[in-house]
Amino acid sequence: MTNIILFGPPGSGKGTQATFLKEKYNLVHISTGDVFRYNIKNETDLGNLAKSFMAKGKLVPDEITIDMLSNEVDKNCDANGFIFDGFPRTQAQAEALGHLMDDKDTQIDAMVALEVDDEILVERLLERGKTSGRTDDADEKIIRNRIKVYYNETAILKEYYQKLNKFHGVDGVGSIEDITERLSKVIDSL
Ligand code: B4P
Repeated sequence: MTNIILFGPPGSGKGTQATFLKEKYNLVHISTGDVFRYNIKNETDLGNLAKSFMAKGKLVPDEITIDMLSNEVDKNCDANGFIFDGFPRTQAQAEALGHLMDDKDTQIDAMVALEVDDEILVERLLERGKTSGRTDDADEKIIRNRIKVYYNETAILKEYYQKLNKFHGVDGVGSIEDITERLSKVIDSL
């Protein structure tokens, strides 16, 4: 089993790259953002809980997010491995993921981080906001808040996985194909 965390700030291309990598390596892609958006669209209890946090560019509380992730992993118990996209985003989520992997007799093999300058992130997300209908992409203030939340709450996870010798940084600027190549080199080396 191969389990990869695709990491990086909002707009760094996690979702974009996960789409290619899941095909190439036959992995199940779990995007916490996509699962929340699906639930919001379908007005489920989970969607109603997540909605107000996401609209402001805040993180959805850990308890809700960890429960949801755990359910998604359980739904795919015969998977060849996972790409976690957008999870973990806090220390508590990283620890919960470790326990979940232990319970399944497997482990996280690598955290691969897409590195992109903040101004490029803002540009990309504003561009996507023109057509995506995502409220969190529509407003520069909300986008900058998401980036701030990333630095305040999420970026620290780099050290967490560095200590476990599982962290790999990859330049996230360039063509989508080139970035897929860079990520593939890391995964192939595992
Ligand atoms: P996510 O859905 O994870 O969204 P993201 O950070 O915006 O996206 P990503 O990095 O995947 O960027 P993408 O490929 O789409 O999170 C949204 C919200 O959900 C969070 O703010 C939070 O509220 C909540 N949430 C999710 N997970 C959570 C958790 N674990 N805990 C708590 N809350 C959680 O790319 C962005 C744009 O860039 C696209 O338009 C793309 O086309 C473009 N792009 C990609 N690669 C490019 C390249 N190489 N060159 C040019 N453009 C590129």
